[in-house]
Amino acid sequence: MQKENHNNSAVYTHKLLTIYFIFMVVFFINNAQAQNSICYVSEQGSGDGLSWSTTTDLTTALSDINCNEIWVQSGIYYPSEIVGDTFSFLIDRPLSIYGGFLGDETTIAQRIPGQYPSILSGNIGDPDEIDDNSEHVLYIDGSTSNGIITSASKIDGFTIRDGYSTNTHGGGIYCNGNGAGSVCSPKLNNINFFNNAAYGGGALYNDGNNGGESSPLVQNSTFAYNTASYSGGAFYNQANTGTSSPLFENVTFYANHAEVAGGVMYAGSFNGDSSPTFIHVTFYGNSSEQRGGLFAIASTTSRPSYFTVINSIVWANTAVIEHPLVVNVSSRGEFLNTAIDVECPTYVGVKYTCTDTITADPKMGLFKNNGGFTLTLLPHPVASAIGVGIVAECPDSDQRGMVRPQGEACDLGAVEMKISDEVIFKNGFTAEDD
Ligand SMILES: [Ca+2]
Ligand SMILES: [Ca+2]
Repeated sequence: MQKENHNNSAVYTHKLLTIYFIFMVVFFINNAQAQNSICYVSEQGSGDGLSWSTTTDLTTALSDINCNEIWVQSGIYYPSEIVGDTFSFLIDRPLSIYGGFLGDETTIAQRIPGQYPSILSGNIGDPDEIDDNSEHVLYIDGSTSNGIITSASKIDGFTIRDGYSTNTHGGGIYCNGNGAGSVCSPKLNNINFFNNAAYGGGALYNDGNNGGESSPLVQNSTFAYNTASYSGGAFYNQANTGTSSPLFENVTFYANHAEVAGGVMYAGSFNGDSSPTFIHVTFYGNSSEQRGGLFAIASTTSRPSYFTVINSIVWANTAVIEHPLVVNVSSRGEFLNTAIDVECPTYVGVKYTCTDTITADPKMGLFKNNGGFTLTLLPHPVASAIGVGIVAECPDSDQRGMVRPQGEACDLGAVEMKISDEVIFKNGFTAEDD
């Protein structure tokens, strides 16, 4: 009996060990799958994508469910897959994608900002023609069963350019959060949106219609030379019975143009909510052929849109017919502690709030590479934008990655000037505008 018990015990122990072993194997496999699997992409990539020496192509990586983080080497990438009616890059599941790599980095932080641009270009077909370009360079779909797109999904370190359409929205990015339960609210960081065109929202369309949500978090990015043949030269929020309330922080809007209304933004929120927020944003040289050099807003009296602009620069924006800043139906809005070169907007039956407005010229420099991933305009180092930001609203760094504040308080707009520049100029040097 003793012997048999011992044998039974041994068998039992063996079984336990076997179960334990199987459990551990399954545990490690699951654990490995739960980790970020990085996929590496280059222009000519045709490998397995598991290293910089075996890169794959961008369309393959985006469609491979094992790629939940994608690193993209410097280069120009053209969409080659049909999505809907046009060629686009498609993101239809939660993932993060980073550009700006030379191609030997082992961490995202090793990227050298601005040195190795990764460009997503809509200029397919004849390079001298825009009519045949992609209608949306990037299509982000937060309406599928693959999962909603939240700010955990990051698009970081790209130039998105040359999307073109005269009859659809979102030439650069179409962000689809249409329908109840859908969410398209990624984090867009270190992006240059250049020269995109659409009917509405030249660079970006935030589709939060039909009870859905599209409220991207846009940081450290620039929108320049984007146009709308209708409205919203840079971007267009649509929130009919849904939500489209993006947040822009450390962002530059330069020389965007709408042929009808809203050189920068159109926000439509009939029976929904579109209440965008702008913190440390530079709006410079945007225009509308008709109304609202910056914003065109359409909402209802019972549910007005409400925009907020804080610690920002609003300068040299124009509209041909009506107010150089805002045209609206039933919206509300606030400009707080912001440099503005025109009268606070008023409209029939509507009062905007302009609090602690700075009316002296910030004397902006030229639009160019001033460091960082994106192009910017520097404020004059001894003019009105310097050192007057509300500290509580100040991000940790500026659009270029410069630590904020330099000096006692932040500078208005997207860029913080180096304290050394401020000190030098305060000591009597003549500052140059560029
Ligand atoms: Ca073309
Ligand atoms: Ca400062």
